[in-house]
Amino acid sequence: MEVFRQVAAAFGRRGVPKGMEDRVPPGQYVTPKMPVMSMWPTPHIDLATWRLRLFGEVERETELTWAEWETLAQIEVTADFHCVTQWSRLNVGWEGVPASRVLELAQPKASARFVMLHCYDGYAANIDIDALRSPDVLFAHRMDGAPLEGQHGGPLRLVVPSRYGWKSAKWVSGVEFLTEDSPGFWEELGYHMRGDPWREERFRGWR
Ligand SMILES: Nc1nc2c(c(=O)[nH]1)N[C@H]1C(S)=C(S)[C@@H](COP(=O)(O)O)O[C@H]1N2
Ligand SMILES: [Mo]
Repeated sequence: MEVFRQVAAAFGRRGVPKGMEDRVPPGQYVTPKMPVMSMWPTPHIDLATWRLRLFGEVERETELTWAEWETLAQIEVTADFHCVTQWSRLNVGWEGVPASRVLELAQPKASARFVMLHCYDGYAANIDIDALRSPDVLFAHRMDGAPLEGQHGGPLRLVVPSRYGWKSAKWVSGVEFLTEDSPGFWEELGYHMRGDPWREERFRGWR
């Protein structure tokens, strides 16, 4: 065991730059480059027909066009990204519209406590509304100072730093408001309903 301790001391824990140990959740390894993790090929999305639909348990259903989306005030967020397959990338730069603003536009009913993100590739992910209210959660259309690449979810993706990466839905087409939690694509296959990397909530029944 002593040899492992010495190696860890010399090279840093799990690829983590010195002094950033507290930024990396249990069981994660730091990667310098953002990998691409997609279930299916990148969908072709035309901005002229792109829509973001806010529906379900809301006061009034809303559908935004890209032109309308571009009028919304933007924020910049620098956040760490943690994939359940154990890679973490530190300091990803995002620009977009805060999720709190999207909630304002949607006007969810008091009974709405969860959302399902729907995506142009057929993917879906569930998340609790309270997680979306965090100031570091945004619908991003720029990444690291450039327009969000198609393979990373462009034109628009969700970014939820406090959850494993699978909740950060790419190519978002709709936000459905729900009264009860309901499993998305990976949750249906046994991934955790919440997916907090700090509690290592990878799979259901495991934590
Ligand atoms: N629509 C959609 N969103 C998705 C995925 C996907 O396959 N389809 N993969 C998820 C997973 S598992 C991760 S880790 C992140 C990866 O984002 P990246 O490809 O930009 O690194 O996107 C998530 N969002
Ligand atoms: Mo992932």
